[in-house]
Amino acid sequence: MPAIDEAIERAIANLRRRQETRGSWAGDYGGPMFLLPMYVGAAYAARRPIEDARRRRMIEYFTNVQLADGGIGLHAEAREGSMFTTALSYVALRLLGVASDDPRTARMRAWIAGHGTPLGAAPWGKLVLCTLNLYDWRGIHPVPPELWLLPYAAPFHPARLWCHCRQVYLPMAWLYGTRASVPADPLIVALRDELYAGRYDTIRWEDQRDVLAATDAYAQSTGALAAVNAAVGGYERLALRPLRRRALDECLRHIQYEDRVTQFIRIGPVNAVLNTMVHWFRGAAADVDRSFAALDGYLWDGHDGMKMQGYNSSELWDTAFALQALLAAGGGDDVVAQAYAYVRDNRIIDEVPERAAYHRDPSVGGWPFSNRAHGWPITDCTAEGLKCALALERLGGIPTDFLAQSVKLIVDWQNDDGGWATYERQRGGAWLEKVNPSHVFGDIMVDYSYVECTSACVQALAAARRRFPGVAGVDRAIARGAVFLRERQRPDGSFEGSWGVCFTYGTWFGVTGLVAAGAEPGDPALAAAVRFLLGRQKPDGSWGESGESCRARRYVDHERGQVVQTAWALSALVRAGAREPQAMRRAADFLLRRQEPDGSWARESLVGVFNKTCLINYDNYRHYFPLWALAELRAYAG
Ligand code: LAN
Repeated sequence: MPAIDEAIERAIANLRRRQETRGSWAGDYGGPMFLLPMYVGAAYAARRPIEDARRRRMIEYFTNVQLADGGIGLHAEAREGSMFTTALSYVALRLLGVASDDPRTARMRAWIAGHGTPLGAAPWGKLVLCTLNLYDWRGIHPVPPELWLLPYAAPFHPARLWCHCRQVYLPMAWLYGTRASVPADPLIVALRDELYAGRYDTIRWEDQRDVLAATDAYAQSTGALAAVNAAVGGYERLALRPLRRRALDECLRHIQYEDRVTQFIRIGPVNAVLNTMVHWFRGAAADVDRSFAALDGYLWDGHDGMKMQGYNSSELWDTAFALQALLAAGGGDDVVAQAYAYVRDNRIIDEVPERAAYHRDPSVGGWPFSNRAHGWPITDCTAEGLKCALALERLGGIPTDFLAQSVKLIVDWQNDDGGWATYERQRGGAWLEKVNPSHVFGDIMVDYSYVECTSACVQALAAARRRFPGVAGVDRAIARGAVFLRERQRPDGSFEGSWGVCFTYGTWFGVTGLVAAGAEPGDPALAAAVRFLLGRQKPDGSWGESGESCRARRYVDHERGQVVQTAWALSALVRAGAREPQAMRRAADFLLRRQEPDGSWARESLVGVFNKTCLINYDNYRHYFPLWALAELRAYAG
């Protein structure tokens, strides 16, 4: 098929052009709309004027994302505004210097007034507003720092929470416990009027704690959450000063530890901003400086303006996939060697200090999502890194010991249910989800087992088994992983994804994991997955699934075929050994038609997601997933 050969060559040339000298691919990792306003708020609080060029690009970003009705959605492609992000974006625009009578702020203000004012913002939004003195601390449910003084045996010890969740609530507890707020300067006073239509001084704050705009109510209130809130509310009235002091010190110790072991990058964007605020409010100037230097790494000047990204980058993840796509295509040896160097140089070789005291699992043998400086290892990033390391062992530089350590890390991370979670074994009970206080996000309380992470770990262990036969525990881990995947398959043959949109992404992983564990073409699970996919193929040969699927937890069609999802589906058909030459050919033709003359594919809808509600941009997916699928089809069809 000369057309496919040519498309593959051009796609490789495109990757070569875009590769950084360090071997990775950089790309826009924006999407969530609550991040940039938090950054702008922290810069304002800490009196760090944002330089003019940046300021203008940030304003442009909000302008580009604003919806026709004036609102700002939870993520850049949401069709409806949320109070959480609209209220924070309004504040950000004003702090960036946009006047209150500018048409953009005026429309936003009308939206805010029409949807119940920030009194209905999701709790994280209220908390950020509290630090800016635009909401009263009495108006939110307490975030008691004392939880950090509990023994780990307590079933609701914060260290049992998903690491992202606990690292967000940690600085929140400190800020709450100290009731940290900036002074009410004239701009803040003006903003109070603008946001609350002149009622600020008459608001009965205690009555606002449970007020929640319909736009922000994804995870509904439960009786259990009400009980927890009543308990912490009661506790707050008696909280003993010496105990509070000790608890705040304990929180600060954990905050400083996280700063130190991540070189101030922090695990994610939210604690990156909130830890910065903590240092500002406690008057630690040197830590504030280091914080802002690290925050620069989260900013990205993209096609639609300057934004704050969901992580300090997605470079390891992208590089591992691009590398595997190139290997499947059998070309671009120079590009492969460079990419391998990035994977090699960003494996985690140092253990974090005093890890038991800070509830950290081992890190050595792992790979991160972005880079070594960030340093938190992730199950599936480790799996993809290990697959690359094994495939290119001949290029050298990664000691055999490290590979063995990596295998052990993956085996040790397996959950009791046979699956793998994201960063750690699941530590807390799933019941904790009933007291998810965030409302805008789903499944944030504990680190559950996921189809994607499980598939990736099974794939890596299967590859490692060929290299190191007979390692204890590997066979059993793979078998248990396969059982988990089979249990997760839905009656319609699909697998639900959690970190990409959605059933298309999940099914690609589900199929791949089962095949790695030894499922043969014709296996009923594979046949069901193939039937599911064929049933969703569009007349033009493509697949297109809407981000709404993640929220609704059922397949929602996208009005237009999507290149990346078509690539996942095509690759899944090939890996499942489907005998569907026509469907595959039509999928390939779609990918060829959509390829640009320079070998790239154009930007389409966001296909990344987290916590059910928030889409996020994996901008490089369009450059390597179609290449990978075409290369696999070529090898399969012969
Ligand atoms: C990420 C980014 C990487 C991603 C993969 C490795 C791709 C995935 O397979 C497992 C989950 C993981 C690690 C992941 C989890 C959620 C994150 C950390 C993010 C999507 C990046 C941003 C997001 C984080 C939670 C955003 C801040 C919001 C909160 C609700 C805390």
